[in-house]
Amino acid sequence: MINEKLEHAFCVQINKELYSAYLYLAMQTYFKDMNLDGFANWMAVQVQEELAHAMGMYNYVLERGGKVTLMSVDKPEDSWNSPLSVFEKVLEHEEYVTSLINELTSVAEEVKDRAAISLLQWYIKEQVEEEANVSNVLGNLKLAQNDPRALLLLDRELATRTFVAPVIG
Ligand code: OFO
Repeated sequence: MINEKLEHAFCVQINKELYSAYLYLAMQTYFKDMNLDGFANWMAVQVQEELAHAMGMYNYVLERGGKVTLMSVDKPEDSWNSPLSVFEKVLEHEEYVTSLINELTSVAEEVKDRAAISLLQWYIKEQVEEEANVSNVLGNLKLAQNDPRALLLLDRELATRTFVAPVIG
């Protein structure tokens, strides 16, 4: 049976993952409006990943005999000045999520839930990957931002990203 404090911390994090999906959906819409379909595709994959992250935690709480309490998902911001400012926000957001996952892991350690600690190792590694992916796109965007041809080439590259359902845990 899952510890109550940890159950609550997982429910809060499920909400944060759903918020992340919602934020990236807003960004997908922003790029769609700009006719940057490759960037929009990159965000669409990101939405799927965040939903998978939420469900990984949801399934864990249920498997351990806990109860998932759903909370309101905040409205995300939905306007930015440029593709570069969108990706600066993504990196800032992912760094924030990394800090949340670390805090959640601290709760799991405090209540000595070894299975949860093991599950959260997957999320910790995933955050390293997420931050690296975003930094990569951000770096390319910094090079491309004042050159429409370079921006379109990057858009084409981002159109090739596909969602592969993660095996969590
Ligand atoms: Fe983008 O990260 Fe979830 O956990």
